[in-house]
Amino acid sequence: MNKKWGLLVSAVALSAMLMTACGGESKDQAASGNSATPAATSGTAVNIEASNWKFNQDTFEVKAGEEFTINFKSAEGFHGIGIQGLDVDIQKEGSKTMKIDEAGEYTIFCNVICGPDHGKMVAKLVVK
Ligand SMILES: [Cu+2]
Repeated sequence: MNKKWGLLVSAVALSAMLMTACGGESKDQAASGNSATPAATSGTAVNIEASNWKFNQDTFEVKAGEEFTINFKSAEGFHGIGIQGLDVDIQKEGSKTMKIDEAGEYTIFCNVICGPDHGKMVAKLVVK
C-alpha cells in the first residue's frame, strides 16, 4: 500500500469514529427530551403524563415479550418517573424503549421531589 492510500484509509477511519461519537451524543439529547423531533416509537406506545400530583392513568398495560416505548411528559409541574425493579429513570420528559419477558406488576413512581402530594404519585405497570 502506498502512502497516499494509507492516508485515505486513516481519513475514512477517523471520520467513521467521529460519526459514531456524534451518533452517541444525539441519542443522549433524545433521551433528555431536548430533541425537536418527536421520539421514535417502537412497539406499543405507553403515554404517561404527570400533573400535580397524579399520573394520567392508574394502570398502564403492556404485553410480555413485546417491545414497548414509554413516552413520559410533565404536563403540569416538574415530575419524573422511575419504575421499581426496572431501569427507567426519566425526569421532566423523555422516552424509553424496553421489553419485559415475564408477566408481572411494577410500581411506577415520581422520582422528583415535586411538592406536598409527591408521595401520592404512583401508578402500576401491568405486564400481561
Ligand atoms: Cu414527585
